[in-house]
Amino acid sequence: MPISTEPRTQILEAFRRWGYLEADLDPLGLMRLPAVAELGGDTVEHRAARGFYCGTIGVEFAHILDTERRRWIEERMEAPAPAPDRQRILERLVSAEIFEQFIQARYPGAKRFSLEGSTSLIPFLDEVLESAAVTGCEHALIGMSHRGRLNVIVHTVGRQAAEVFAGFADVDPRSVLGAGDVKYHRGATGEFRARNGVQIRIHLVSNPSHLEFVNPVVLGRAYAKQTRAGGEGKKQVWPILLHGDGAFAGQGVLAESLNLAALRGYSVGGTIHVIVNNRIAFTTWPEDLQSSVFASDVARRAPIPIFHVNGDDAGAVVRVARLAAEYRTAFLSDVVVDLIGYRRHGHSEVDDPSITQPVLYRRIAEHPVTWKIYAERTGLEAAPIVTRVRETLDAEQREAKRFEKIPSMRKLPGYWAPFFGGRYKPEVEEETAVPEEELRAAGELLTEVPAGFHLHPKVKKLLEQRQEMAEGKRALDYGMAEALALATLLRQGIPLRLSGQDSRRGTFNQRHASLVDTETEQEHVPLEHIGAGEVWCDIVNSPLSEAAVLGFEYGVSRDYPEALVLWEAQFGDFANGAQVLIDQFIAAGEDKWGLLSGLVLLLPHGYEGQGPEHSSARIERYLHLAARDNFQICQPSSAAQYFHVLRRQALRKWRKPLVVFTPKSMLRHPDAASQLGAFAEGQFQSVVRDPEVRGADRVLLCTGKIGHELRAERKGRADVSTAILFLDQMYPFPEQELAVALAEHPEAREIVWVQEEPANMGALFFVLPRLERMAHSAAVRSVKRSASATPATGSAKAHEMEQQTLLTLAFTTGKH
Ligand SMILES: Cc1ncc(C[n+]2csc(CCOP(=O)(O)OP(=O)(O)O)c2C)c(N)n1
Repeated sequence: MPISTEPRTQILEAFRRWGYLEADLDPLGLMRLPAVAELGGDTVEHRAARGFYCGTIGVEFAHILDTERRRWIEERMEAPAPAPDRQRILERLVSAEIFEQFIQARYPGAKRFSLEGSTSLIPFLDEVLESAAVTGCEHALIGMSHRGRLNVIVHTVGRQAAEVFAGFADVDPRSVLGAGDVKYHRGATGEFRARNGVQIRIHLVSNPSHLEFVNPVVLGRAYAKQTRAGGEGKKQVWPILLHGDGAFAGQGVLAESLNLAALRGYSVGGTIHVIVNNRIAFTTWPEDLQSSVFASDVARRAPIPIFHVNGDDAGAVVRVARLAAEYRTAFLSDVVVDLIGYRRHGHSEVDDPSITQPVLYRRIAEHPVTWKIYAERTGLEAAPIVTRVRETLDAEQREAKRFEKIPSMRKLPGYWAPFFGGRYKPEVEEETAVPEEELRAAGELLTEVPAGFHLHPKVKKLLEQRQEMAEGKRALDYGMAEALALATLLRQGIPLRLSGQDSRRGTFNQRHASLVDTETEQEHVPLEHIGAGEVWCDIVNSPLSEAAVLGFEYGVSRDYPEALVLWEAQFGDFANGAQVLIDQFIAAGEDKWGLLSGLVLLLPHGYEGQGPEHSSARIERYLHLAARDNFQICQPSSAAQYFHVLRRQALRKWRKPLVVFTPKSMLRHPDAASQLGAFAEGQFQSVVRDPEVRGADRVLLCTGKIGHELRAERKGRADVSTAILFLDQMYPFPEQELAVALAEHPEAREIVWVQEEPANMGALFFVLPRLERMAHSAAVRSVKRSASATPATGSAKAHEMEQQTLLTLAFTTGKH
C-alpha cells in the first residue's frame, strides 16, 4: 500500500504503529516507555488517534505483514468498545480477591502464589471462554505455572474451593510417600458454563516447577485432541497458555514453542497467550529480566498481535479478551495478551518483598485493590458480593474437612480406559510377529509409487532392495524393519506419528518415508496411504528444536494413547536439550501425577569416531532415572529386534515411555540384518543369547554395536570358548532372562561387561551390581574406556586405537 502523504492518515498511522508506547498500561505508573516523536502534537486528529491507541489498551500489530489482519485490528480499536457485563466483572474480581485473602487468613504460612494484583485475569479468562463458546469451542486446555493457579482452578476450571482447601490440610500423606506433587502443580479437570448454555470442558494441565516447559505439552495435547475431533478440531479445542513475565522473557522453550504455531504437523489453530505480568520475578526487577521494554517482545518475531492492557482497568481487560478470542477465531492465529499488574505480596506468601523492593512495596500497600477501583468506576455496590463470597468460602471450608484424602481434581478422558501403567507383568505381552504374507503385502505397499512418479536413482535402488527384502530374497536392514513395523501397525489400525529433525528422509539416509519426485519435488509418503480405515499417519520434519518438539510429542502421546508416537533425536546426545521434558514429564509423570505416556524416543547411539558429540546418547542418564518400571530402555541388536520392540510398544496396553538407542553405522550392516523369518515368528528378546557358543569359559555381556564388533573379533581370534550376549533391554532389567542365558554357560569363570563408553558413563554402574548379585561363582569384571569428562575423543584415529584396545581387553581381561 502506498504511504499516505495526507497528514490525517499519517497521524493515525503513527498511532497505529507506536500508540502503545504512550498508552496508560501500568497500574502503578512505574513503567518508563520511550518517547516517540511521531506521536507529538495535539490536533483533533492526534486526540482522536490517542483515544484509540493510548488508553489502557496498547496494541502492537504493525509487524503483521498481512493487511487484512491489520485492518481487522484497526477497525475494532477505532470503534467504540462494546459494553461489558459490569456486574459480572465485579463479582468475579471480588470473588478472586477474597479467595486469596481467605486462604491467607485460614491457612497462615502456606504457599499459594497469590494472584492479587492481577485478579482481572479471572474475568479475562471468562470472556475468552464466552467468546470461544459462541464459535464452537468445546474444550479448552490451559497451561500455567504457580501464579494464581489455585484461583484459576476454582474460578475458571470450576472445581470446588473445598477441594483446594483439602489440599492445604494435607490429609493422608502416607498415600503419596515418595510420589505425588504439590497442590499448585497438579492438574484439574472441570467445566465452564457459558452464557449461551454451552459447556466447555476445561483441563488445566499438570505442570512441573520448571517454568514454560508445559507449553509444548499443552500444544501437543491440543493437537491430539483436535486430530481426534476431526475437521472442525481447531475450532473445537482451544489452547490457552498463561505465563509469568520473567519466564516469558527468559525461557528459551517459550520461543521454541511460539515457533511451532504455523508449522505443518504442529499448528493448533492459534493459542491464546496471557502474560500475567506483575513486573517482578521473585526478587528481580524487569530491567534485570529482559533487554527489551516489554516482556512480550520475544513474540514480535511472529506475525501475531500483542495486546498490552492495564490490569486495573478490568473493563479494558475484558475487551482485550474478546478481541483476542475473536482474532483467534477469525484467523486461527496465536494472540499474546500482556496483562500488566503488580504482585501484592512476596513471591510466595512466606517471602517478605520489603527486603528487596521496600519502596515499591510501600507503594503497593497503598494501592487500592482491583475490585474497589472497578466498583468506584462503575458505581456498583460491592459490599453484598463481599459478604456472599465470604459465606460461600466458609461453607466450602467446612466441606473440606470431610475429605479423607486430597481429592484428585483430574479426570482422564475415556480413551485412556483400556490402558494401564504400574509394574510390569508378563501378561502385558502381545503377539508381535507378523505372518510372511502380511509382511510381503506391507512391503509391496511400501515400495509402490504413483504412476508417472520420478524416483531418484538411489531411492529407486533402495526400493528395489526393499522389495527383495519383503520377498525374503535379501536380509532385512533396520530401515526396512522400521518401515515394516510401522506399516503393519497402521494396517492393524494403529495411528502413527513420527517427528524429528529430517526424519522424513532420515538423518542417515536410511528411512525414506517420504519419496520426492525428481521433476516436481512433490512428495509421496507410502505409509500415509496404507492405514486401515480412518487411521492417520503423520511423519513430520520437525523444526530445529528439541525441548518444544519433544514436549509436543509427549503431549500428543498423552491424548492419543492408542497411537504410536515417536520422537527422533538427530543424534542421541541432542536430547539433552530437552532434559527437562525427560526428567520432569517422561520419567516422573506417572509417579508425580499418575499420568501415562507411551512415547518412544529414538536416540542414535554408538562410538564411531565422530567426536565428543555424535557418539553417545547418554544411556547412563536414562538408567539413572529408571525406577518403579517408569519406562523401558532398549538397544535392539538386530533389525528384527527393532521391529518387535516397536510393535510391542504399540500393541501392549501397558503404557510406558520407551527409550530406544538406535544404530548409525549398523543401520545397513549385514551383522545386524535379519532374515524375514525373524519377523514372522518370535518376539522381542530382552537378552539375546549366543547362537554359536554353549558352555563357554567366559561370557561377554554388552549392548549395541560393540557386541557385533566383539563377534567379529572372536571370529578373527578363532575363539570358541567365549560367549557374547546382548542386553537388548536394560530396563526393566531382565533378570530372569539373563539368568536363563547365563545358565547356558555354567562353567564360565568370568562374566565381563563390555561397553564403549567411559567408566563414568554407559550402563556399567547399573549392570555391574546386578551382575554381581547373579554371578554365583564367576568373577564379574568390566571393560570400558577410562573415566572421562567427555563421552568420546575428537580424533578418529584415537577412537580406532581405543576401540581396538577395548576389543583386545574383552578377550584377555582376567585371563591368566
Ligand atoms: C525454569 C525455571 N527456572 C527457575 C525457576 C525458579 N523460579 C520460580 S518462580 C520464579 C520467578 C518467576 O517469575 P515470573 O515468570 O515473572 O512469574 P511470577 O512468579 O512473578 O508470577 C523463579 C525464578 C523455575 N521455577 N523454573
